[in-house]
Amino acid sequence: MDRILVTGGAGFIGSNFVHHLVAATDAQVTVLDKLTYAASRATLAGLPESRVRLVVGDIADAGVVEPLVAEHDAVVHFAAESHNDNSLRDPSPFVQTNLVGTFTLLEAVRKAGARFHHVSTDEVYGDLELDDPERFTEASPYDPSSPYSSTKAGSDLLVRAWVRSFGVQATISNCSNNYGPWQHVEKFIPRQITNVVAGGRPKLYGAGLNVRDWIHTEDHSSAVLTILRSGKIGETYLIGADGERNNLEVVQLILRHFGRPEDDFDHVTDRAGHDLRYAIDATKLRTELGWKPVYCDFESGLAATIDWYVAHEDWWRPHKEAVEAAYAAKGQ
Ligand code: NAD
Ligand code: TDX
Repeated sequence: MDRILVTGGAGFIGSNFVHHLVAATDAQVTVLDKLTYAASRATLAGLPESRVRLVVGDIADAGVVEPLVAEHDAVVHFAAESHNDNSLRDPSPFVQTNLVGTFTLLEAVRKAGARFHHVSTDEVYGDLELDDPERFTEASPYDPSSPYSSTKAGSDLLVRAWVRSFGVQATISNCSNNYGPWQHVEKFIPRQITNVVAGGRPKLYGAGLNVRDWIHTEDHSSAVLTILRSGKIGETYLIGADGERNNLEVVQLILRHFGRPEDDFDHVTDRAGHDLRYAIDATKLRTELGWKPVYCDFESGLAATIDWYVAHEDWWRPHKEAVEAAYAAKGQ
């Protein structure tokens, strides 16, 4: 695979993957990104111009997508509307990008015969009870809760249908919650770190007992490249790194890092339909493809991420006020 098209490559996880690809392969990389509010050109700074180019465009625009896909051997599809809270405020762009956009890409890879990897989320499986001994596997039934996760679930099903009906050469991965540098301040971990840095308090939805299964974005990237290289066509792989923590524990780790009291946070209005717990069993990816995560210690990965946000205030500060105003309007 010499020429790889990465959709959403100017966002949080997509840009990390582009850096990973440049370091780990000799591929020529094209990023196709609409540069929505969630994107940042700064994430791609420092990459060699001879290896990486950015095309600004919409994945739902067949006029842009079809000629571009035809120039590439493989497409790795990260572009999405990605934030649950936004999908509760206005689901419309989620339907357009996550469903119509994925459909448009699938039609283009069908015509061009390109390899396709679809990046999805564990949220398609709904949620688990706190004391459920089972975790999500590739056999878990689809049961999404939010407009975001339902559009991601729908996009996964489109990919499966295009594999079976049209022989598209695709794989799917469903990953747990990512953390690391360049994540938008609307998301949980960056929001709480930047609240503290900005002199405010972390904001915990409800009682804070909801559990997320955290993985460093670098480990997500290595897993996606592993699947792109050696995944079996038509297969789904779950990606996770055994990082279950409840939200209260994460907030307390952040407060402790800054030397603040562990109760120095606010309980705010809970998210509507808030999923209780996500947990991934990544046995298939580990045993069949030999992948394993590198960032196995969440506490030290979180500490490094906190340091990164402290050092990159110029990057997140311009977005902070508008994000907090949108949350405040919802009592969050
Ligand atoms: P993000 O919101 O940080 O980035 C999304 C990127 O997609 C942005 O650069 C944006 O400009 C681009 N984009 C949005 N709509 C577009 C369109 N119509 N055309 C072209 N580009 C468009 O998201 P992220 O957190 O980096 O997530 C990337 C992918 O990984 C998504 O598919 C998401 O569902 C999936 N995922 C995310 C997580 C997580 O924890 N963040 C976990 C599992 C899976
Ligand atoms: O201020 C907050 N307070 C809070 O308690 C915010 C923003 C969130 N939360 C809670 C909600 C969740 O239980 O923290 C948890 C994580 O929230 P998000 O960062 O919004 O992530 P989540 O909804 O779990 O979804 C994320 O992981 C799966 C990504 O945003 C998705 O793109 C991915 O598919």
